[in-house]
Amino acid sequence: MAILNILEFPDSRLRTIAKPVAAVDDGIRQLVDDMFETMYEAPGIGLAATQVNVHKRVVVMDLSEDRSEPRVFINPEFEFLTDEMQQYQEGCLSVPGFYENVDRPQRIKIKALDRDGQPYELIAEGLLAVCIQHECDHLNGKLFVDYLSNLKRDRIKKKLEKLHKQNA
Ligand code: QAP
Ligand code: CO
Repeated sequence: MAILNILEFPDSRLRTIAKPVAAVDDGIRQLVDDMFETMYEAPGIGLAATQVNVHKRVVVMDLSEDRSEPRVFINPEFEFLTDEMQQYQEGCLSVPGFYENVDRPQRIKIKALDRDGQPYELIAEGLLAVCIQHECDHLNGKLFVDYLSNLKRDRIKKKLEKLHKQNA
């Protein structure tokens, strides 16, 4: 197991579109394990492979209080089940220290492969629906800050760039 480096906004590698996983093999399971270790250590509730500079369609998530409900989504696809939107204050391990409200569809159906490569389906609402949409956005090179005004996004970009310069 290994803790992986997390890319931070505005790193252009976060804009890469991830490729579908052709076969869920031991290499993918190693990636999944390393992503869990990285997410739990952060700590975070969701992590997409894009954020650790691996451009494959893999997401890990655990929304439980006691970190006992690991979820794996390989090649995830979803469809909206409603026009109703919900607002949630989102954060992101790639945008540390910033939280902003984002509107997203409230109810979705997800199809994905699990850790063994078995397909499954899930109907999600609430935080699970928010988190899956947020993580799938990463696989398409999209970040939650893209839903904010240019002014808000630019402010976050400048603050993070300043921090990155100080840490360099
Ligand atoms: C995505 O985000 C998410 O700023 C997962 O300093 C978040 O795990 C989806 C984190 C909220 C829906 C709602 C963020 C940790 C973790 C930070 C995360 C930070 C340290 C974010
Ligand atoms: Co994120």
